[in-house]
Amino acid sequence: MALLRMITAGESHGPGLTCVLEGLPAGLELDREAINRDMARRQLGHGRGGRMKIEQDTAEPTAGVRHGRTLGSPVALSVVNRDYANWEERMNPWPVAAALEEVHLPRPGHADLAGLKKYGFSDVRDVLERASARETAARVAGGALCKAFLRALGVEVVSHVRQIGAVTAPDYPEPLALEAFAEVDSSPVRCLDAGASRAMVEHIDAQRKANESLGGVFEVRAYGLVTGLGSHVSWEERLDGRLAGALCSIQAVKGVNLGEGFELAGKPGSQAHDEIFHSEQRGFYRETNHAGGLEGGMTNGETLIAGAAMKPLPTLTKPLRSVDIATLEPAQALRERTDSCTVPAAGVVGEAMVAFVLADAYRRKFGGDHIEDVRGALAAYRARIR
Ligand code: EPS
Repeated sequence: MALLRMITAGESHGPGLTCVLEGLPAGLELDREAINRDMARRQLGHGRGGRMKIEQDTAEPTAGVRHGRTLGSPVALSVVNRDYANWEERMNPWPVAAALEEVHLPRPGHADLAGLKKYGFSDVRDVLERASARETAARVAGGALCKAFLRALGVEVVSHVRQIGAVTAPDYPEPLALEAFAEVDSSPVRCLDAGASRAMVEHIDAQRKANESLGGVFEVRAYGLVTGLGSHVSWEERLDGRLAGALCSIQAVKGVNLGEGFELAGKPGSQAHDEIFHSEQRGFYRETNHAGGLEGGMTNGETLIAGAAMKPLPTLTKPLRSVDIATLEPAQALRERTDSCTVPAAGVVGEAMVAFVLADAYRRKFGGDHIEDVRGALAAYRARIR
């Protein structure tokens, strides 16, 4: 059984980030610009802070790729932290001569306090550097390769922002076509509705002035999926669980909605499910997609829809109450340079995580050492289930 594995390494202000992706087939053509476009998309969005003016992320392969094609061996991707130049003493992998001040002010809502206790550190920085969402740059690098693999199989993964803080975009007429996403990155908050985009930008500006941070909801969609990825036969193979786990692993994500998700809980059964139709021309088809393309832990051939709710970022410019871990006296939490809203960027990270889970599902189901093996197995399966 083929399995795709993605491992990331790296601290926010260390020398750089690495992503290792193991299990892609050989012969997959990669587009350097498409990979780096995703790296740049993750840096965008109204509400980003000063750090993004320093970084200009690119993902450079250092293993597993030759002349633009995968070799079937593990692919390693390297992302440089430009900001390391300003942190060379504080984040040097090796001992430094300078006496450095430790961070003793854990932020409520961050990994700081639990991480400090668990790993036996005295310096909060030993936790926060890895807990930082900077790590998602490495995921997006790996996700871009997963997307290249999916694209070779006719699948496109996109995302948009549905809500920022108290501002929610209107419901769109469904089904939303893939083409609707063509210009989503030209909105400063990656929202499909121009009016809601403006309101979201104003909301972020007002809340930032009030020293607040904002969360929100993004949604990922995958078009062109074959029926039968994942399986009902065991809990571990249910795609719903894999997708929810992958999305919930993104920093600050606290909830995942598959299809109409939480809304379905309040609907009677007759309005919650997607009735089945058949015609000579279309084969089996649905006229609704409440399920978001997932039934019984499997894809059902409809568009996959997965939403995720992000809590407001826990680094606040007007800090919350905390305790100094050295003196145990009441104190204000660490105040660091921060973003005020990263929901637009989180959508791009969501694409990467969904692409990873789907690419893994295709690898499990269709195997193959070369991309043409995968295409051949997929075509044979499509012919069988027609
Ligand atoms: C982050 C704090 C900020 C963000 C960072 C995540 O970084 P800094 O502490 O350097 O200002 O910019 O996100 C990124 C660097 C990134 O690439 O997304 C945090 O505390 O999680």
